[in-house]
Amino acid sequence: MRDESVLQAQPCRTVTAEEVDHFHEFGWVKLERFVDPDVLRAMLGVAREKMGDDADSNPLPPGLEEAVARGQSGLSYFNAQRSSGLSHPLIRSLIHDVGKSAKRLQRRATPDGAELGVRYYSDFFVPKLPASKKSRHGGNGPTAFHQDFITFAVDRSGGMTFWFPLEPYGPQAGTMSFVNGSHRAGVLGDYTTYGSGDALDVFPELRALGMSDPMTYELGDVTVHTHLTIHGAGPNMMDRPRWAYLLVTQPADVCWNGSPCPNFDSTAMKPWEPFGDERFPVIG
Ligand SMILES: O=C(O)CCC(=O)C(=O)O
Repeated sequence: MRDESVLQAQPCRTVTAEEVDHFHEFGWVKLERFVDPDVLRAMLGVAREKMGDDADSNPLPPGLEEAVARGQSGLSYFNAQRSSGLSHPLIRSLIHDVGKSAKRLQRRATPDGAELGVRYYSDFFVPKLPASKKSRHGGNGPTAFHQDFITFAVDRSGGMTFWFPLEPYGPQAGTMSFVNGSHRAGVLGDYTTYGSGDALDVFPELRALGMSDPMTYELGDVTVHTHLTIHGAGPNMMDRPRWAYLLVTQPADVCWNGSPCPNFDSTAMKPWEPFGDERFPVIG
């Protein structure tokens, strides 16, 4: 593996015009050979250091610790661990390089006709743990079909998630499928409101839209989906973690909508206030 200082120079390429068109037509896009594989190998090392080789050895977050003591478990989708990428030199350079592509994908203009910038919102390691094993954090089930938008407590759409597998994976690992064109269906609620079903049960008209196959990724491939796009994944049927990293961006002019959100500390913020540059820098 090459030295990290070399990798920082250009961790990923920029999206093409065809990829931008696909993203707007379907609400998601697969970017093949987008990231330098050595960057992903280095990030897998960082993730393993934080979470252990089993991806389940990181400390339990406070609320979850109490829930586990009561016999409950965490979210089934994955074991989410903040990656604090902005404070890691290699991941920070990747975040800023991704910002250039996010700006093209976002395709929004400022009032004076320039391209609107993109703001960092959050980044996490999101290993899906093997379905066949017990886990401390939960995170070893399927990802129910859902939409991200309302969960992020922002006042406008335009946000997107870059999803980076840290190893080559196919459907057996529990990779995502996307409901084509569902980003045009409006705001479809929070994932916690669907009872024992999912977005496809509560909004059955979504079933008339086509769905992508579960993704297959070579090392370096990523997917991007809008926060209005319905997506979900099967369980991880491998006997080891499905390691992934996700980076969430928002339009530069986004404001907090005032609702509680586990993704950021809003104690010093006012509803409808823009997200501050210090914690949420403009990256593209
Ligand atoms: O990693 C997964 O299985 C789901 C990811 C997801 O829901 C998202 O990136 O919005």
